[in-house]
Amino acid sequence: MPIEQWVKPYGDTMNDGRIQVSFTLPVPDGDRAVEAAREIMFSMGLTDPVIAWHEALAEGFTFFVAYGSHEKGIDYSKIKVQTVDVHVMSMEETDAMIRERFGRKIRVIGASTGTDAHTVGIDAIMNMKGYAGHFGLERYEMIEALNLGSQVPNEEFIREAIAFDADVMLISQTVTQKDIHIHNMTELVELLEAESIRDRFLLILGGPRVTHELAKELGCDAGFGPGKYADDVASYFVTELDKRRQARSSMSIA
Ligand code: B12
Repeated sequence: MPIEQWVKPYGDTMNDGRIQVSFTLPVPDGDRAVEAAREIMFSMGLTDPVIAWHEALAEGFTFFVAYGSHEKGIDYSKIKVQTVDVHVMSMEETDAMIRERFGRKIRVIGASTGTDAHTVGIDAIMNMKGYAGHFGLERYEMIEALNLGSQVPNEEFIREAIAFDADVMLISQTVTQKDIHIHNMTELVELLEAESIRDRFLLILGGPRVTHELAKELGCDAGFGPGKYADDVASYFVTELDKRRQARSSMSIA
């Protein structure tokens, strides 16, 4: 079906604009709270609001599930995104490519850095068992994966990456409060640059609020967010490392 230029959310019928939202207000549950929730919906530009569910969360707090219509929609032709443009391979294909093109294992080190204590994202990518039916990097025969866990200071991460002789550094950032992920990533890149070793590693950032565009802005080679797995990131870094390997060998021939 061709995609129309002007798109509205789809709920029950085409172009009805129906949207479901959920939120909490710091007010006690009751009729006044429901009316306040309807006002919030109007103030978001949603029409015909229906408060489908409301429940006291704790004293003085109410949780709402609501429906409303987004009448205006958006111009889909104006949507532009930067994405990691790579053919995603299976684990077996990636292993075969590494064997054939590199003849050695690719070394990948990963951590949730700074004060960030969230490990589930980096584990999803690296751990043997993987996540959502996608095996993690530890499962790949041709990848040597070292997961340092969480709350790893940038200096320590760099020391470990050098000691491991890593090809790829994977950074997971979940907490974005006060732009901590931006400060953290900026510090890592500055430390690498100060030691003139930024080009020694492929730097890949991931997390629930990470986009490829943001990662590039922060000085990384690529960024991955929700819905991405070990296959996506492994396909990217093997393809990219191979491109760089080929560029180096053609330069040395010339
Ligand atoms: C579990 C959890 C915790 C656990 C973490 C346990 C652990 N061992 O990880 C605990 C209880 C410790 C915790 C603590 C905190 N948390 Co918490 N936590 C969560 C929760 C519920 C789930 C996160 C999760 O595991 N997601 C599942 C994984 C698989 O998803 P993911 O991380 O997005 O990973 C995927 C992709 O993003 C990507 N990816 C991720 N990393 C990487 C890296 C690379 C290299 C690549 C390629 C891909 C990649 O691949 C993964 C698979 O697709 C979220 C809320 C939510 N429902 O998301 C809040 C949440 C992340 N936490 C939050 C907060 C605020 C905190 C605390 C600050 C709370 C507090 N005031 O103490 C502390 C932080 C402590 C600290 N120093 O970091 C906020 C963050 C808000 C923000 N924007 O900053 C959230 C969103 C909750 C909320 N709505 O407020 N938390």
